[in-house]
Order: sequence, then C-alpha cells, then structure tokens
Amino acid sequence: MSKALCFAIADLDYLDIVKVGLYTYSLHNSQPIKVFVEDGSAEVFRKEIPLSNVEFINYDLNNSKCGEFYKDHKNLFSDAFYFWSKDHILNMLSANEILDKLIAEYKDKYDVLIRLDLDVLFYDNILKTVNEFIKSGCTVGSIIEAVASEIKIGVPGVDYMNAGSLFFNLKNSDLITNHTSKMLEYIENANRIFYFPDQDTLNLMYADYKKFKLNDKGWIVGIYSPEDIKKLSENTIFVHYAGFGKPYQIVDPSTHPLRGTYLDYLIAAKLAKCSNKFISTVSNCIQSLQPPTTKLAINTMLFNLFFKTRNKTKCIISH
Ligand SMILES: [Mn+2]
Repeated sequence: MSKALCFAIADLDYLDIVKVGLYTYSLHNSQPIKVFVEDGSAEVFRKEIPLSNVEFINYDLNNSKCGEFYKDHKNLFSDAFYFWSKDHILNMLSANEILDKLIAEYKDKYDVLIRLDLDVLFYDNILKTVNEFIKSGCTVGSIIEAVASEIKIGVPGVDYMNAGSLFFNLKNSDLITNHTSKMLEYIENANRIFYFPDQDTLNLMYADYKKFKLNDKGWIVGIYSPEDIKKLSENTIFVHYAGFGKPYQIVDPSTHPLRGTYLDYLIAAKLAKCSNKFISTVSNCIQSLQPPTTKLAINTMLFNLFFKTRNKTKCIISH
C-alpha cells in the first residue's frame, strides 16, 4: 500500500470551511494531514477541530523566503491582484514554499505528497486514487480544467492544473524540488500577470510533463457551476467547490443552488456507515456554517465583476 501525506493551508477567516473539509476528510481517511496555519492561530484550530489525524502547525509567512520577496516586490502585485487582499497574495506564494519543505523532509518516508484545498467535501478515501496515480508513472496529478481556457485564466497553451488538489510522486526522479525559487523567478521576469501566482507558475514548471488527470474518472470533481454536480459518481472521492460561489460562502447561503446537495451529504449512504456521534458532529458543523465576513463578501464582488467584464461569462473560478 502506498504511503501518502496530505497537506493544506488555512487561516482563521476560513475556519468554518476548513472544519467541514477536515471533518469529512477524517470521516473517510485515517492517514495524516498537516495543516499549516498562517495567522498564528494553530491553537484555536486544535481546539475547534480536535481530530487525531490532523496536525495544525503555525507557519510564519513574513519571515519566509516568500515573505522577503513580497516585501521587496510589492510593485509586481499591486495592480495585477487588485481583487485579492495583500495577505492572500502572500498566502498563495507560500504554498509552494511549504511544498518544497515537505518534499525535502518526507521524500524518503512517503510515496506521494498531496496538496489539498479545504473547500471540499470528502466522500471516500483518497488512497484509492493514490494507487492509480502511482501506477500511471506520472510525476504530478491534478484536476485539469477545460473551463480554464473557456474563461481565459491560466497560462495560454499550458494545461491548467488547479492547485486545489495536486499529487506529487516523491519517488520520481524528475520531481521538481525547488518550486519556490522557480516561482519567484517566473514572477520577477515574466512581464505578465499571474492571477494565481502559485498555480500559474506551477503550471509552467510542469508544462512538458505527462499529467495524471484526477477528474478523468470522476475521482475528484471541481464544482464551478450547479451543472457540475452531475459529475458526481460512485467513484467520487471528493468535490472541490472551486470559485467564490460556495454553498456556504455567499451572503445568503440558503439561496445557493447547491445548498441542498451540500446538506444532503449528511444522509449519503457512505456517511451512514459511520458512528452516530461522528455524523452529528459533521451535521452540526455544516448546519452552523456562517455567511462570509464583509471582507470576503467584498472580495467576491470585486472578483465577480472582474471576470464578468473581462470575459462576459457567469463562470467564476479561483482555487
Ligand atoms: Mn478551493
């Protein structure tokens, strides 16, 4: 059996979302997940989400290589990322920094490293996909989004790997181990805008690689619009509510077209196999989801406006 290590990034603004992602992860997965907390609130997370296979680690962004770069290169970001808060840009950059540290530390101990967004619902154990990934011989695995070219995000001519779910084969010799320095070099010299600096540069780094497509058999489903819910199948391991239109993250969540599906998760057959105590914990945590803070709501509005004027499409995307 392959050994996989998962990691994710969080801060307190997203506590409710993270809670749902991690509770449903633990419901179906016993392997460890490391969650890097970027605003120093790991202790709060530990108290709010007491799960035995989840480890919360404070990660000091400002004193990192990306923090230094960001301090010295603010001019590269100010106009390009007007819809992101400044904190969010730094958070995005740090994702590759954490990735490099984990590769260095765990490449002998694990076979696969998995980066996960936590705006997800887990339906099954992720190891099912991991074994297929290893068999494929690919170095990286991701959801490859066709929707990205429709709405003109990502780097033209390069497969769009959504950073919300990325698999890295730690045993493949062509695995990149210095994502951070490559990313910073691209950003500094590109003379173009990277809307998602971590994943856009990652897509360039792995442009020539053969990729394992996680959405090929419906293993991992990216939800960009209500129609995408039809892609859920028996094979589905988790769904990723990509973009700002999350069932739990709009001003009035009850109006979201996927709200019902989201709550129906509670009575899904797979959930019924679990203990009542666990079901009620997940249930309470989903039922108590709060609308977003004003800050998030404003970011969402700006973001929607940006893509509407840019592409005349209703599709909104982010990771
Ligand atoms: Mn996401």
